[in-house]
Amino acid sequence: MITPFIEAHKGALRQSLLLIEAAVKGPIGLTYDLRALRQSLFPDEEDTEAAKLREETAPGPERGLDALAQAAGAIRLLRSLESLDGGWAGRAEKVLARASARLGADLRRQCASQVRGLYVIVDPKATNGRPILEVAAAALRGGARVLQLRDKVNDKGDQLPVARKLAALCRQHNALLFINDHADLAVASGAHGLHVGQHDLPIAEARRVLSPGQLVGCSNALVDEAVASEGLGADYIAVGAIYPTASKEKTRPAGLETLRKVRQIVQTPIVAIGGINESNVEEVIAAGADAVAVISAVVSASDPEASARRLTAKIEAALAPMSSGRKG
Ligand code: TZP
Ligand code: MG
Repeated sequence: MITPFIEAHKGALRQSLLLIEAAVKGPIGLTYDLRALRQSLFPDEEDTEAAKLREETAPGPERGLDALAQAAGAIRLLRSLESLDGGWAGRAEKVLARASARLGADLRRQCASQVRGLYVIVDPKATNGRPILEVAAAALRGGARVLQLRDKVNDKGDQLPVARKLAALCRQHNALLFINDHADLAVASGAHGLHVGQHDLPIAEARRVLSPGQLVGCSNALVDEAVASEGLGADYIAVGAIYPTASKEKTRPAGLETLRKVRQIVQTPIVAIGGINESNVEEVIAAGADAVAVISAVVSASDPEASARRLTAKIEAALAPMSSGRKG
């Protein structure tokens, strides 16, 4: 029997499938399979509806991924009510997994192009006792485009509420949030991505934990490491320590020359890190960084907002003349 309840969920599934079709920009085989999937469930449908939706609302990858989650939920529910053919559901799972990979890659590319400018690492050990959220908000007001939560002291359960608040704060400022080390925290907090070092979870393993649209940034001290990280699919390449730093124990020196060499080889956005401040930031950008990551220069400053603002102004001015020659 078809109840209004089932009808409503079928209607919602149809809407989600249309949205996914509108958000997926290719390849043509996937576009075709998505349309065939929908039409096999709703046979007498207008063929032009997804195209119209694409034109009118232009759903981006984030909206497409939301629609994918909704479609998966509706499929699960309808299957449990025995109101969806098992063969269709099996086909849907495969086609929607391809759509998810495609939309995830689109979203990551879109976010990676925003890894540019001032990147502030909020580390509770460096705030001089001030609350992380207060310092983070100041950094964002001062122009930080990316934040990273790097907490080596608190348990994950205590980090989670902070990470969630940081994610919301970053979204309000149209900035990105990365979580250091913990893929599970990145997922649970809805951060934009994860940052890993050479001895953390490998990029491929991290991706198995993360949502398809979440980015992975990776630390490197050597040119070969940076090239390997790009090959493994890192969404940005961090290079450092550029200068000596007191904020991290056991750093390996990378220096400006390594940064210049990495710039010549990799196409992925580059984040320079280690001992960077207002006195040296311009030469770091000149050596090829797209973004500059700092801890002490902002997080330990007496006025984090003012420090972030001055650094941002210097970075933007130094980036402006070179933006034409660089890929985003
Ligand atoms: N990784 C390499 S250097 C560094 C990290 C986390 C510390 C950067 O801190 P600061 O205070 O900006 O030198
Ligand atoms: Mg680490």
